[in-house]
Amino acid sequence: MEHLVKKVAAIHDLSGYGRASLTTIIPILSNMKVQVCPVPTAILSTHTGGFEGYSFIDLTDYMQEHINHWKKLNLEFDCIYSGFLGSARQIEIVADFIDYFGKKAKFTVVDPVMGDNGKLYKTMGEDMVNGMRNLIQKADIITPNFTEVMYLLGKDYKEDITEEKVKKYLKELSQMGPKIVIATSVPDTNSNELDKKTSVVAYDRENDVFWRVSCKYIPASYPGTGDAYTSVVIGSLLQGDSLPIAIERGVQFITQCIMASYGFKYPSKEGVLLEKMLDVLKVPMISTNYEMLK
Ligand code: PXL
Repeated sequence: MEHLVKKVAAIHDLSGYGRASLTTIIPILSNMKVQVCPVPTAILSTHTGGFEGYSFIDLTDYMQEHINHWKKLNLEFDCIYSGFLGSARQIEIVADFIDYFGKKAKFTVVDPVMGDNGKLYKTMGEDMVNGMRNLIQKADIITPNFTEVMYLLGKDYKEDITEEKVKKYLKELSQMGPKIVIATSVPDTNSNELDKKTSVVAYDRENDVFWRVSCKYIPASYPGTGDAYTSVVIGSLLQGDSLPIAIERGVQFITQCIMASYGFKYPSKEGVLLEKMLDVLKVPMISTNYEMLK
């Protein structure tokens, strides 16, 4: 059945303060006219990226009840989207969710949140990396940052990387299962210290094509921007955009959010000034920037 409003089952935590996970995903997708149906994985007082002494309750045991009720209701979703997960058992629950609800969905997106800037987050260990390697096999689309690309492939992170290597790595990840691999924060080989760039590179296995969107590197990092990026890409694809347009819409939105915040020297732990930027999602994007890689 075609839904009047597209539905995304979003398997993420609820961090009460700081703009990450569900508090970022819900406003973005709602603004793109998509209904978000959360499966909460944990509740935290704040995200873990900068506030001391946050409280945390793990909802692994509860998640199964939540999902069982949805199974009884015969709910159907256009998209399944998972992100930050707290334990290897949660990964198994998500895998089961994808097996059950994924058949009727247009696509399943796994954002294998594990680390950034070459390092794993504090809560992630080898068991989580192994679990994520299994989980991505069930996804149609994955959105790792470059650090996560390297962890998923078991390779050492380094920033001086050739375009050939990036292409080879994305192909390798795609051969593990996902039809589309969208890698963010890929160091741009065509840039230099004075004009530093970063890029998103996507590989579409069915069409055997690579797309790249490069943008100016801004020396600031805000928690939640990965969730914001993947949400815009999902909203865009559900609206019927092509893959290169979707990845460029994500880049433009995140760049605008970061520019809005950086100009005020806004503290990074607060997350980006998302609310100021939400209207941008309502206007048609003028695409100027994507390229196909030869
Ligand atoms: O945005 C990723 C994310 C999700 N969930 C929690 C986090 C973060 C990033 O800091 O702390 C709890």
